[in-house]
Amino acid sequence: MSVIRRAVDPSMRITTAEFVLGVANLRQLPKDGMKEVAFLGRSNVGKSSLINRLCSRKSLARTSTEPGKTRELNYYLVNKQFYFVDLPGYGYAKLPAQIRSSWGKLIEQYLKMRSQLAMVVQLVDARHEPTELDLMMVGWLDYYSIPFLIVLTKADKLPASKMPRYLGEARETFGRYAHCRGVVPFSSITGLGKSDVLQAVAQHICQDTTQKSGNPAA
Ligand SMILES: Nc1nc2c(ncn2[C@@H]2O[C@H](COP(=O)(O)OP(=O)(O)O)[C@@H](O)[C@H]2O)c(=O)[nH]1
Ligand SMILES: [Mg+2]
Repeated sequence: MSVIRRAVDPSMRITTAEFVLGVANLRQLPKDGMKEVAFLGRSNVGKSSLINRLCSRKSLARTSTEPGKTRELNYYLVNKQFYFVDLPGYGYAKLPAQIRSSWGKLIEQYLKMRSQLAMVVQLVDARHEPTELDLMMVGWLDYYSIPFLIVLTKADKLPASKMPRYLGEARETFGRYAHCRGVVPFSSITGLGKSDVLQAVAQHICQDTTQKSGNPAA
């Protein structure tokens, strides 16, 4: 098995993906310096399903009909080159306030300090207006200058006739943020949007590597 770091293929085909680590405490984060793409969104919005679809795997990331289950940052090594990080979902009202507040701290610390983070994929339910917490997360991402892609999940549940209007509204809402890199409708059932998400991932993994190697202080 080769351990040589290869350049990331800009056309991005995912050939291998494996779960490597669940992180409950930021001291446990990997120290190998590999780039990361993190997935952020409320519980049950479809983060695990998106990761599975991108990796063409049925059950790499555990999906659940029971919201609020994932409490850790789950690390998946992709193509032996970079990580997908499934962040714990937010907005699950039934959790005790103390857990919700420790969740907030963990995520904000991670977003703030993680220099390996090349981009965030922020998931929002295609059928609904973004929640207050969705907008707060996007506010953090923008504040910390983290490029993000908005993915509108469960687009298959939206009547096709409504898609142009919903997409237009989302582009207006999120396009205002300096670090928003686009809005993509997505379905983990039909695969709609998969190639767009992969293309954005490839661009940011490559771009970030080039920038950082040209600027060691970054
Ligand atoms: N129809 C439809 N259902 C989806 C889609 N993505 C996720 N789901 C369902 O939504 C529920 C939550 O998905 P999951 O990926 O576990 O969400 P997570 O909590 O954000 O990781 C599961 O029952 C999924 O089958 C999608 O694109 N279309
Ligand atoms: Mg999940």
